[in-house]
Amino acid sequence: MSQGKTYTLRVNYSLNSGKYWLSIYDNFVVGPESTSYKLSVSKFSSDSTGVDGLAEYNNMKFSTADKDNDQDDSRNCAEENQAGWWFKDCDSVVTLTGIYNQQVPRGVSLKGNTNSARRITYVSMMFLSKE
Ligand SMILES: [Ca+2]
Repeated sequence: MSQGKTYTLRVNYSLNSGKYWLSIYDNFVVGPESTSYKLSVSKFSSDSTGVDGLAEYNNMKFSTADKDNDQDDSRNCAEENQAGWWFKDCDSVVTLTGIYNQQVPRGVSLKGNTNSARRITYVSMMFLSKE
């Protein structure tokens, strides 16, 4: 994936029911290193069958354990979650890169229709170049 290029992102995921859901964003851009790989994710598609779980990470910088770019000044979300992600705060974490099969908010999770984070049992992220 190239920095600055615009992609369509298709997130295919399953909760626990064996049913699969698809969340589609027609705008997915990761900024250059100088912006700490700032995420631009928008244009949630009406073709989606899943939830708009990534909207809250729009404009967040990418964090890793040694690059704390989240918005919680007293904690390091990436270190706590042992994952790299566009973390915002550490308490309502939804990450598609967490540890598999852990309870939320420490594992791979997405917000469900009740707006609470739920553990997901399968996820794939597909990036389709728009250029
Ligand atoms: Ca922090």
